[in-house]
Amino acid sequence: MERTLVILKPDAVQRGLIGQITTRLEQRGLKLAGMKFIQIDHDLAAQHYAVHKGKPFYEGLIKYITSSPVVVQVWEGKRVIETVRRTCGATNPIDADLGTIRADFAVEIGRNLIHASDGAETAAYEIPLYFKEEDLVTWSRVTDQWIME
Ligand code: IDP
Ligand code: MG
Repeated sequence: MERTLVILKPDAVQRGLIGQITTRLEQRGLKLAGMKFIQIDHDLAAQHYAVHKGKPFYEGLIKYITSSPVVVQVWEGKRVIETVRRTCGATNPIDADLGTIRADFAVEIGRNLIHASDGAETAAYEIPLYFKEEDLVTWSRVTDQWIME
């Protein structure tokens, strides 16, 4: 089983898209393991985006992610990291395939609505920034057998 971190970024919250974006992940059949509504401070943003420090968009990115509350989620399942990334679409919404969250709801790379861990190592780094192990719930869902073999 894999876990991945998702952030519904400030634009998603301000635009009232928490429900619609979460629905995309739920209707795919993915299973939620944790969720909270928080304001990311500068320190947490710097930890989360440490890999991008020094890039031209870094300062703007930190300002964006700290500008308003966000919803942080953990989703759990087989190959969930790749499944969520593909459901989000390419980083730049212009390049994202139609039917993905970024293509269907966004137009600019700097306002692309959603973050998702890009690999197992990244997920292992990102999830503990937001959730303690005991905050995450592993549960059995009545529909599991109709979603997964
Ligand atoms: P990802 O979110 O698809 O993993 P990354 O390359 O990790 O994309 O970049 C992190 C975030 O930084 C993006 O989601 C986007 O919000 C922002 N970003 C990336 N490149 C640019 C850019 O060229 N201009 C503005 N913002 C950018
Ligand atoms: Mg990334």
